Amino acid sequence: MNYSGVIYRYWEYLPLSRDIEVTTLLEGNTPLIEADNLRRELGAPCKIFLKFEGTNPTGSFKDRGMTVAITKAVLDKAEAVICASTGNTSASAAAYAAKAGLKAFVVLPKGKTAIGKLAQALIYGAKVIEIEGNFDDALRIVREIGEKTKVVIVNSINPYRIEGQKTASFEIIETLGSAPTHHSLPVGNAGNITAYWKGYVEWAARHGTSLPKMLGFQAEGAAPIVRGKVVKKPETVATAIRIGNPASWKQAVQSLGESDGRIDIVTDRQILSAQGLIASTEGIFCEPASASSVAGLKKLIRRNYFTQKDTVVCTLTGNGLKDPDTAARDVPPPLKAKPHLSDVLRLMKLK
Ligand code: AN7
Repeated sequence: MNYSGVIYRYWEYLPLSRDIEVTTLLEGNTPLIEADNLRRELGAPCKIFLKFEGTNPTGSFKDRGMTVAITKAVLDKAEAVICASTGNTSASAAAYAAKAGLKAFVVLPKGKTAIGKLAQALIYGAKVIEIEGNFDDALRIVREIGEKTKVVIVNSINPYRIEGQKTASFEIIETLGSAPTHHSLPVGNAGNITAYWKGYVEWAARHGTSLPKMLGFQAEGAAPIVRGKVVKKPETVATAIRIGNPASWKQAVQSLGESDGRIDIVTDRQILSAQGLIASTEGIFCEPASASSVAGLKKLIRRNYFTQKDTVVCTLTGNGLKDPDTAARDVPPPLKAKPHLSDVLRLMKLK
C-alpha cells in the first residue's frame, strides 16, 4: 500500500478539504501488537494489545495531531507557531514547522524536559525558550501570546490537534475489526483521551461499531483530575505528564463519564516497573509516561476489573529513546570485564 500519512488516509473524517497543501512526515499507521507475554506476566484474563506510538516520525503520538494543526496553519497563511510543552509536543511542532517552512517557538519547563525531546526541538530549528516554571506556567504564557499576536498555538487547545489524534482510534478498530472493550491511556493535559473518545464515537456513528470504556491514569504527584483540584507543584518521574492543570480537563471528564470509564492514580514506582516489564516481556521500549497505561492496567487486573471477554488496548504514547537517562537509572548497570575471553566467559556464567 502506498501510505501517505493520516490526513490522506482519513480525509473524510477530518475538517479539511481535499485540494489543500498537506504537511506530513507520514505519521500514523503505527503497530498494534498483541502482548501475550505481558498478559501471562500480569495474570490477565483479557486480551491485551499495545498501540505503539513511538514509531511515529518524531517518536510520539503528537505527530498525528501536528500534521493537521500545521497543515491548517499553512492554509491560514500563518508565519509562526508556538506551543508550551513537556517535550513531545515541542519536538513534533518543531519538526512539522521545519517541513512546512514555518517559524516555531517552544516554551519548556527548565530542567524537566527529557534530553532526547530537547535535542529534537533544537535540531529541527525551533526557537526554544526555557522558563523557570512548570508546564502550566508555560501554557498560560502561550495562551496570552496567542491572544496578543498572530502566532498560531499548536497545543491541543487547537482543535485541529484533537482531530488528528482521533485517527489512532480508527486504526485500532480497522485492525481489530471492532472496538476494544477498554482503552487505557496516560493522562497529562488530557487531550489524547479526549481525542481517542471522539474517534471511537465518530466511527461508531458511521459504522455502528461498539464503544470502549476509557481508562485514564495520572501520576501520583500530578493527578489533578483524580483529586478534583489543580495541583500547584506537580512532580513525577514521568516528566511528559508532569501537569497540574490540564487544558482538556472538562472534555476528559466527559469522555470518562460517557464511556462509563474510570481515572486513577499510578505511582512513579509502578510506572517505572511497568516500563521495564513492557521492555523485557514484549521488546518494546516506551517512555515512562507511556507505561502508566500498563501500570494502571495492572492495578485494575489485581482488582478483578476485567473478564475473559474483554479486549484492552493500551496506548504507548512515546518512544523510550527520548528519555534514556531515566531508563538507564532504573536498571542494573553493565557488568565490567577485562579484555580477555576468560573474564567475559566468567561473567556469562554459562553451565
Ligand atoms: C509520552 O508534549 O503534554 O493527556 O507537552 O508526551 O494528551 O497531554 C505531552 C503529553 C502522554 C499525555 N504520553 O497526553 C507535551 C505533553 C506522552 C506525552 C502524554 C504526553 P495528554
